[in-house]
Amino acid sequence: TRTPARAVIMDHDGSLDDLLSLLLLTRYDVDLQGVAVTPADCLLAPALSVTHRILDLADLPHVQVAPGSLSGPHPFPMAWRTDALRVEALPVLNRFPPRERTSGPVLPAHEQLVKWIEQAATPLTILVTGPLTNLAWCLDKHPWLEQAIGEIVFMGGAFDVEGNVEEPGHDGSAEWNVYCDPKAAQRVFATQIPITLFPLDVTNQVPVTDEFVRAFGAHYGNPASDLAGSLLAMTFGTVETVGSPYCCWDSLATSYLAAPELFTFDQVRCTVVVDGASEGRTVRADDGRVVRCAITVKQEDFYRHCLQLLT
Ligand code: AGV
Ligand code: CA
Repeated sequence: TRTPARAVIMDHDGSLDDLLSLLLLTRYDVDLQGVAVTPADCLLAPALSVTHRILDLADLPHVQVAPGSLSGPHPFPMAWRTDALRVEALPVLNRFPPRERTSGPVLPAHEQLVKWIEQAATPLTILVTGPLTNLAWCLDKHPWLEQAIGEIVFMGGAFDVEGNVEEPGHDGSAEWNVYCDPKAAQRVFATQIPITLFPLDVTNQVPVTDEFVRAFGAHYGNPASDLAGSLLAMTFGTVETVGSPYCCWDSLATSYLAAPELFTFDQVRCTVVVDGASEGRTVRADDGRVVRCAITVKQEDFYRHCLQLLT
C-alpha cells in the first residue's frame, strides 16, 4: 500500500529558482491542482508562458495556470524581474509550440486560488515561493478557507542571518518575499494553518555552486537536465547586484515535499514587522505564532536529490 499523493497548489513568482522549483515539482509524486504566478520577482507575461511550457514538458497541459493581478507594495528590482524573458527563449522550451490548455478559462490568481482551495481534496498543501499576496487576499475574503489548508510551505524570512533587501531607508534585515508584501505575510501568519518555513538561515546552506551547475553537463541531452542546468547557469552574475550568492531558495523549500528527511526543524515563535526600517523582517517573539522552521539541510544530499530527479 502506498500513501496517496499530496494535493498541492503552487504560487510562484517566476524567478529562475521558482521555475526550477516548478520543474522539480512536476517530477514529484504529488497531485498538482493548479499553479498561480505572482508578478513579483518576474514580468508576468514571460513567467506565465514559461510556466505553461514547463507543464507541457512534463505532459501536464491540463494543470491550470492563473495569472496574478495583485502585487505587494514593494516591487522587486527590475534587474531581477527580466530573467523569465530569457528563459522563455531557451531552445529546450521551444521545441514545440505551446500545447492547447485543456482545462478551460482561469480567473486572476487570487480568485482562482479560492476556487482551487474549495475544490481540492483536503488536506491541501500550498507551496508559496514568492510573496504571500494571493493567499492573504483569499484568507481575508473567505476566512473559512483556512479549514481546507493542511499545510503552507513557504520560502521566506530570515531569523539569525542578514536579510537580502538592499533598499534606501531599510536596515537589510528582511528577506524579499516577506518585504515585498509584509502585511500579506502577517495575515497568513495570523491563521492557525501549520506553516513550514524555509528562511534564509537554511537556504544560505545551499548556494548555487559551480560544481552543482556543471554536474548537469554530464547528462546533456535530456530536456529536464538541460532546462535545470540552463536555469542554474543563468543565476551566475547576480552576485554583483547584491554581494551575496544566488541560492537554491525556492527549490530547497520545494524539495521538502519529496524529501523531508533532508532537514532538521525547530518550532519557532515569531512575528512579522510591518513598518519602519526593518519592514518585512521576521523576528522571534514570545507572543508570536509558532512556525515549523527548517534549521539545517544535508547540503550534499540536496544537490544529489536535484540531480537524481532532473537527469
Ligand atoms: O529572497 C529569495 C527569493 C526566492 O523566492 N527571491 C529569489 C527566489 O525566487 C528574491 C531574490 C533574492 N535575491 C535575488 C532574488 C537575486 N539575486 N536575484 C533574483 N531574485
Ligand atoms: Ca521566488
